[in-house]
Amino acid sequence: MILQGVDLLMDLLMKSNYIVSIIGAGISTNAGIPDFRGPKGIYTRGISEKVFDIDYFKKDPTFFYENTSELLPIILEAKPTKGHLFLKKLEDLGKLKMTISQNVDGLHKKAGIKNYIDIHGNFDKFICINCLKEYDTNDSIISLIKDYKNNKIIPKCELCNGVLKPNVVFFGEPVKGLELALTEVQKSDLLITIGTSLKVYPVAQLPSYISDNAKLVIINQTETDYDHKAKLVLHDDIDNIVEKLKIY
Ligand code: CNA
Repeated sequence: MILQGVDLLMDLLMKSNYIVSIIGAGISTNAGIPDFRGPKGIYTRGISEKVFDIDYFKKDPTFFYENTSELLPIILEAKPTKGHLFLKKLEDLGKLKMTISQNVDGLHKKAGIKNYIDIHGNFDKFICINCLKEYDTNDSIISLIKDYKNNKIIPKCELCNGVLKPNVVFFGEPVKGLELALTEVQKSDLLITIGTSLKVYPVAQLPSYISDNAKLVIINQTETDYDHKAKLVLHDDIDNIVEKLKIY
């Protein structure tokens, strides 16, 4: 019998012992956080890519806070989706060895996933761009961000009055943990990408490093440039798939 769709996915999950996942913004859209390039994405709605550009942030940090003051509280208060819980279950079963996250929302951590790389950083901290003092994200930072539209005050460093930047990787900054991510991809016997357009480098290159015996599964609502290389491609909502698998 030739297996297809979720039946093939289940078969691949069962037969694999070193699964690595690469997750993107699409795994978190059901938590109310828009992605970049999906149909309701941040860029699709016309917000400029300059918002997350480090050179632009240094020139005009108000542009970042102006454009993200509504989004940041949503990210900070969101809850994990069925997609995240599915990965947690796979990790608990000893099958999922590493999650490589491009997301900055920390929902995989909130879901209880232990082995992950936040390759684009996260909102756990804010860092002064002048003296590099680090601040854990606390209520006063969050309320400044929430009130930005009214008060036009951005978070500043208590030591030097420098601008605070979230500890997320902006375009133009080096990513975190890439070497480990590459090693894990090379060790995997099954690489699953979930909710990522695979358009942002260097993560977009990682699927091309799987070993000859390993298999690639792509779960994404829209097409990716890697679809032709995958053993299985599911163009569907991750939560629909997880519900059919009944693993979450
Ligand atoms: P992207 O380029 O916006 O791609 C997301 C992909 O997910 C799209 O191709 C969608 O079709 C697909 N998608 C959307 N919803 C679902 C769903 N429910 N099920 C399955 N597929 C879905 O985002 P990438 O992650 O590929 O790009 C990397 C960027 C996005 C990183 O720099 C992130 O920091 C950045 N980002 C992160 C978040 C977050 O942390 N939640 C939100 C928005 C952007």
